Amino acid sequence: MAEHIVALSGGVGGAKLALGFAHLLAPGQLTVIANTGDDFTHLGLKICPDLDTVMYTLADLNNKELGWGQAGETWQFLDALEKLGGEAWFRLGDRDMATHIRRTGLLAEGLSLSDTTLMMCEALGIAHPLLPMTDDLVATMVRTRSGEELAFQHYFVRDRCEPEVTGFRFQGLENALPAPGVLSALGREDLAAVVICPSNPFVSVDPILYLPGLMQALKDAGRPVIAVSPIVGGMAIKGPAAKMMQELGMPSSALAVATHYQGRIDGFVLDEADADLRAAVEALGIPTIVTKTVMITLADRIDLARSVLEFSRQLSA
Ligand code: FO1
Repeated sequence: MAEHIVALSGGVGGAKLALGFAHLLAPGQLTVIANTGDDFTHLGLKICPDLDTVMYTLADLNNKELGWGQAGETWQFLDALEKLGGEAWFRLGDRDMATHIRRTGLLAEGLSLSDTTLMMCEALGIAHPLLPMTDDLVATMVRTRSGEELAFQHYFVRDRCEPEVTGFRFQGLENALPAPGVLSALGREDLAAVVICPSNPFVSVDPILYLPGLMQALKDAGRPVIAVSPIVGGMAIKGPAAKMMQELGMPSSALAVATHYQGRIDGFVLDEADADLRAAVEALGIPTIVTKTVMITLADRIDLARSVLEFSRQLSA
């Protein structure tokens, strides 16, 4: 029987590995579930950064320099808005705007976030299902040293991740339901593994794993859950994960990521640069492989997807 992979993803790093799987697996063998805790309403538009990064990546429309938005963006709208005294700190490109306007319009007509995502993915020719983790409103809030709690995009983009982080709160998560298709993907007979992509463990992956019913569904599935470290050589490939770890009082290391996931994963993937951490991660009771996880080229993405798939077979054997 063909094997099915469920990939849990945040933005850039997750999207890269999801693309590797999309090239490796036939349609029907992959479901990608994206974090929606970063979502917010801005200028009256519903913005879903992680969902869009994965969607653009799978459609080969992504902006490879910025890591968000579309390739070949122009900024006419934003420049004009700024001239009018509007908020321009969150840089919405002209092409990207079409997505937010389309989504916001469809939501206003009563469609769910899953439905709007499905419609846009179909329109862009994406063969594999991409699901938001939930259709309900979940907002990641960042607790900071000053005592102020910041909405995620205000922390991340407006304040450039500068405030010292003391913790996170996922507003609305306790009452959120997994989106249609999420639990059924995890319950598939042909499920081979669930892959936690190399995304930020605290703000991209935890909101997905903490969704009511999700951990139970992973346990019931009885298939290996494999996490790929987003920290390589003590540094995050992209984003503030390493800075957050230090501020939260833990070392910024792949070992600390494995420790964070301990009890929730069955396998861990370390980069070659962190080969010396393998014994320590395995001492946590987590079988580990060492491979090249830094994805520069498409071949890197596919190779990593293949290594993770082979690892899942070893774990299931
Ligand atoms: N990230 C930035 O650092 N600056 C931006 O101006 C920015 C705009 C933006 C617009 C649309 C979108 O979908 C994403 C955007 N991002 C921007 C990225 C995004 O805020 C973060 O990368 C994710 O939320 C973290 O995964």
